[in-house]
Amino acid sequence: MYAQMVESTASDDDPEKLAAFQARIDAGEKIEPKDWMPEGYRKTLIRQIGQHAHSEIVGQLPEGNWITRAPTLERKAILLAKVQDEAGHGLYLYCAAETLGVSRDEMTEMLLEGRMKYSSIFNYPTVTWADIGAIGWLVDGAAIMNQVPLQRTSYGPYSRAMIRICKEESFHMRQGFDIMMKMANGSREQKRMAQDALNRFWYPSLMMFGPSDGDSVHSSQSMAWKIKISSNDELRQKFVDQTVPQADYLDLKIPDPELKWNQDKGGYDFSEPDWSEFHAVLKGNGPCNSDRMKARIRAWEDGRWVRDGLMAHAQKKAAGKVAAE
Ligand code: BYC
Repeated sequence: MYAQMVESTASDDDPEKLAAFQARIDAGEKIEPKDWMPEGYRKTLIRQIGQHAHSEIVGQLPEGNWITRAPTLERKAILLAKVQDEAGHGLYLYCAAETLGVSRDEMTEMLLEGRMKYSSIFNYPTVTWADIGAIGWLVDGAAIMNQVPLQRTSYGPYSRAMIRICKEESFHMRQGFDIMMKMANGSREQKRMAQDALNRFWYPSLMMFGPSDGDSVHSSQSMAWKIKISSNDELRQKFVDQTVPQADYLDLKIPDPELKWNQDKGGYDFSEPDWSEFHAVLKGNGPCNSDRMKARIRAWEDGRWVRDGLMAHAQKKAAGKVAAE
């Protein structure tokens, strides 16, 4: 279906239509599913929203790893709710992408065949309970930094999904920071675990914003179309500026000897992540890539009978063979 859709709209990109479309974007109008849009706009949205949806679903795995081992019943209930929220975010985003003419099954197949990505961050393991704190604080913190501007993205269904997701992400970040506060103010061993989690998650969190602006393939066109509102480096800088005082409050040390306040720019100078590690993770060679993909493939295969059953039910219902509920 996706391939057909791409073919049927490819000839539509004439200069007048493109100019009128850009004028709508520049005027701050939202683009809705039935509106005309350039093929590149549609494809970019499918890529970005689909990648984002996959990230929410794959993102359940590192945290799900700790549900059975959360230190208290209360922490377990909170973590369970958070992981369920991520599934919900995935669903809102898949639904937003479906309005562009691609099905959830097609997007899942693209992910499983390696034709679509998910966020690099979820290829790192969660080895201690403090990692769950670090994910909430840093990973959800980075996600919020990226997603708050996306509430103003030009595509209506994406923008509306982001508004709802951001509300929940704020709660997620608070729960992560709360775990970090407990750990950082706990025993020496707990504080050591909190510092260790920060050491391991700091640079992978900086990588979440994508390559630096000079190396970002899609940023300039995506920003012109207001699919992206801010550049990768702008968001990374804001994230560092927001997070350093929080680390100070926790009495934890950001693992960057070059980190220092720069009065002239009104922000921190900081070290770039190791981009060769980032590219290796994107190519599938991070610490957990193969585990994550195996888990998604198994879930897809194990869930086949449910999808088949639901489809059979829907077909029977459409044919009037099942009483309406
Ligand atoms: N990981 O030209 P660029 C979450 C790829 S999860 C993997 O700058 P763009 C959460 C990029 O796709 C957060 N790939 O690209 C869930 C492109 O490759 P392709 C998810 C990355 O799209 C559970 C290439 O590198 N959030 O919230 O303009 C628990 C060149 O990059 C990454 C989103 O997805 C990466 N980190 O900018 C807790 C937000 N970075 O596609 C939290 C929406 C770059 O050409 N997405 N690449 O093969 C975006 O804002 C943008 O897509 C990005 C990248 C900033 C990620």
